[in-house]
Amino acid sequence: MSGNGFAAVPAKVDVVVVGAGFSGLYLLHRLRGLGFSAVAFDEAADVGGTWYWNRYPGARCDIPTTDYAYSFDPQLEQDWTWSEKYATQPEILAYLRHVAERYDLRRDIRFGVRITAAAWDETARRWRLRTSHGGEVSCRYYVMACGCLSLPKTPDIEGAGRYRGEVYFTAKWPHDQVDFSGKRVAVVGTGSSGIQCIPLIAEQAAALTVFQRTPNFSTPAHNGAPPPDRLARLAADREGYREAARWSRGGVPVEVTDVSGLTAPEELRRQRFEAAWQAGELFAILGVFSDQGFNPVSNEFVAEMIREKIRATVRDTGTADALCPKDYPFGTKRPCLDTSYFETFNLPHVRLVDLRRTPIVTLTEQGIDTAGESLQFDAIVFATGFDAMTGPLVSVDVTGTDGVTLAGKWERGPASYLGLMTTGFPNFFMITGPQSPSVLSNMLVSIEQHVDWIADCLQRLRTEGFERIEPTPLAEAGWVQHNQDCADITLYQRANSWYMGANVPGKPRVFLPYIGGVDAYRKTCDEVAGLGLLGFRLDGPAGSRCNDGVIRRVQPDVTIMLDLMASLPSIETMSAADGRAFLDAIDAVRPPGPEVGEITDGVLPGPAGDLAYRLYRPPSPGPHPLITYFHGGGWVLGSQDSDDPFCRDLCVRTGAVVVSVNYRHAPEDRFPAAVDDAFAAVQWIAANAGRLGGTPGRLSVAGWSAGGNLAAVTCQLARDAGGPDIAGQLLLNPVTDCDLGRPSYSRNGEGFVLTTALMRWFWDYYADEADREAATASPLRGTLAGLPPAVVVTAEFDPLCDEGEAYAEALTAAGVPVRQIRARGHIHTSLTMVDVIISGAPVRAEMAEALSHWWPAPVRG
Ligand code: N01
Repeated sequence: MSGNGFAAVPAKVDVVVVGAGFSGLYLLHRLRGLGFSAVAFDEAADVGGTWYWNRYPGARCDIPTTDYAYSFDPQLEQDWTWSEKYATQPEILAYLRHVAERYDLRRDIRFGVRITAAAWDETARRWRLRTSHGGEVSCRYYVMACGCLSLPKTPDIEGAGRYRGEVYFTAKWPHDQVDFSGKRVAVVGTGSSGIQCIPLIAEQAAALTVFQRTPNFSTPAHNGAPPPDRLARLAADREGYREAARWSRGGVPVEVTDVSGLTAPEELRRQRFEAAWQAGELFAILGVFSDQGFNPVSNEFVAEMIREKIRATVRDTGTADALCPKDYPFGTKRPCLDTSYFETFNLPHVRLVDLRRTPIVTLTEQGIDTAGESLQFDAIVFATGFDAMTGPLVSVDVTGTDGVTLAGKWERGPASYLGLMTTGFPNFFMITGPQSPSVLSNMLVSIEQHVDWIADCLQRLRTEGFERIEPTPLAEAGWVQHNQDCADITLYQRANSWYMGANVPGKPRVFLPYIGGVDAYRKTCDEVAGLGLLGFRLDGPAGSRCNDGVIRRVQPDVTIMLDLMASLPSIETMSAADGRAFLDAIDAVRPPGPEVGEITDGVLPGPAGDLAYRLYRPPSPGPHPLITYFHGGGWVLGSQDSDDPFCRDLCVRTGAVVVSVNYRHAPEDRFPAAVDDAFAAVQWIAANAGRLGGTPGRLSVAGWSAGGNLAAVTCQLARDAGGPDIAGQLLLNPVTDCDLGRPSYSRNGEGFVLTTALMRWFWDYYADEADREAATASPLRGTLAGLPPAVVVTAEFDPLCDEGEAYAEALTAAGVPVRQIRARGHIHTSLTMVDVIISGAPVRAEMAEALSHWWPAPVRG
């Protein structure tokens, strides 16, 4: 089949491609179309990549064939008909052979050849590659299209190699028919491969024993004919369907829900789950609720409903229980689609060995010894997985600039720019590399996007006179950080999965794929290209060029929120009354925040009438430290309960009684009404601390935004008035000055919720021009010596960032102890959006930890 002997390897080409699977084939096709000379190498004897090697019984795709196919050529799509919703390995391999023939690709592929080493030659600006046949090839660009799951894990089981019976690996299945009839067979591993092959091996074997270390969530594939609804959509508008896939989260067009598992009624929850169960598609079961990927409670609903199904299917209760995953959230290990997997355990000759109870001790000559028994087998099948994503890349000896190897650089985890390239390795590209959506997506969509981006990039370099491209350290560090930020807001890091490298002993624990979504990723890559290849350094006969920078700096959940809010009207275009009504409507649908011990409403005497307050008490017996809190809202909007979720969170995290006090608002009551109310409230709360459940003498003040302004002002007034004693001040994104000309106003004054225009609207309602420079309006202009210690929180993308920083600096200069917390990637509203902006939680934790230094010892402990 290969027909291409080693002798035919050219000494010099534009591009070398490693791999002749889905990626390598399409890349060859694209490169040829652009007039680049290219050669691909593959260890296999034919095309197919993963589908060449994984020939085990039951091997199928688990993305519907309507979507698991190339989309680059409409004619190819029309000429190929899939026989099933999920095609078998032979059918997918036949498709890839068909593609290779149709585009005459084999002539540029060398089969049975492995690239063993690759070294960058800086002088020639070329890669020098060595092959397993001892030959050398020089290329300008070197592309690893070697797949994410192509390096099988070496068996990490004691006594491996001692066993004398038949041994099979799902990832390197023999080409000849394997017959298990009449045999005692063991399968080790219950990931996707194990779950696919176990029911079919059970059909043949005389006895089947399944060794399970971690139970897996699996749902029925409901295989059959290709889904008629998807076929109809394709027939009606093929390009529209493909475009929808390209701009979907996972690479398959699916309904995106806004139903939260947290708030949906039980009946709706079940309804949605059942619909997803019946659909038999991965992205359906992964998308039952909008929040199941990051909210543990929502996730647990899905997990438990799957467990219910397992218990209803498997008759033996002990076996059913062992098959139920319990110690990781659903979806955080790759979920599986199956055909009769759980039903197989009802067969009399099939048995599950739960390795959590009785671990494997060793392989023996005849079989497997566990902690509980000695078992004998005629054949053992290892479905034990892969050294995923990074394994295939670092298994080749790749040496970049300054003699650094890829394996060395990635010793503590991969670092890449867009999952496409890595600093120190010029002209070296990866298809579906780590830190790209890859394994979390429909691979076909991700492969085509990567191939197209790389092909377009190479063409552009040629056109613009460059021959060397390398990501900058700044751009790469930014992308690594963004990947981590994306992973941090999900539940994925809670599982010992191959996504985390946790399946390979000694491999660093790093979340490997990009989890921001296919759509967000495509947008990012397009933007990078549109910004003159932002973050790449280009060199060549045309000279050098580098537009350095970081492509994604805003926290990922903040970006999602900003996108959702983009269509909402701006408050500064409304009247104060309409602005208040608008905020009330938003507040009505927000998550409530955590439970506290008790919430009570009350009033306290203010200078012009009663002021309403809401008190949040921790569940533990008091007395507790006391915080007087002033809400945000530009002195115009809000009330004692408008920051309710944040106050609950503050109470829970600090263990303090939080008293959120309302104050008079502009334009009805302009400056200094709010200041007078705030100071009166602090005086009253200090005088009544014991009655409120507070520890006398441990009163702090806190506030967000305009409330931060009032907290800061109150501290100055208390100092000047000789009391009350204030233990500390928490200023969250405070307004400290009336000057709207600071650079953060120009950097962040548009597009991040709080705009320069809105700040102007607030100030105009609040205070006359002549009053604004008073220390009671602009505390930065006051005397700062002798103020209580402060925690000052600023957000990177807040117009108020600079004045917050300036206040922290001025306090420090005046000898006030200051703990400054800079919320990276956050905006003005990030930290108060509890359970919406998940990435705000660690900042609030840091804030609470900083506050605890003001408390008496018992709370701190
Ligand atoms: O590998 P896996 P896979 N002793 O790593 C167990 C894709 N894929 O080949 O979970 C005992 O998922 C291991 O246990 P644990 C898909 O993306 C797709 O099945 O580490 N057991 C686990 O149960 C998939 O996720 C399809 O505790 C040991 C199993 O072996 C990925 O490939 C089909 C062990 C390995 O599961 C990998 O799937 C197949 C040991 N020493 C694969 N070491 C489609 O349907 C490992 N295990 C398209």
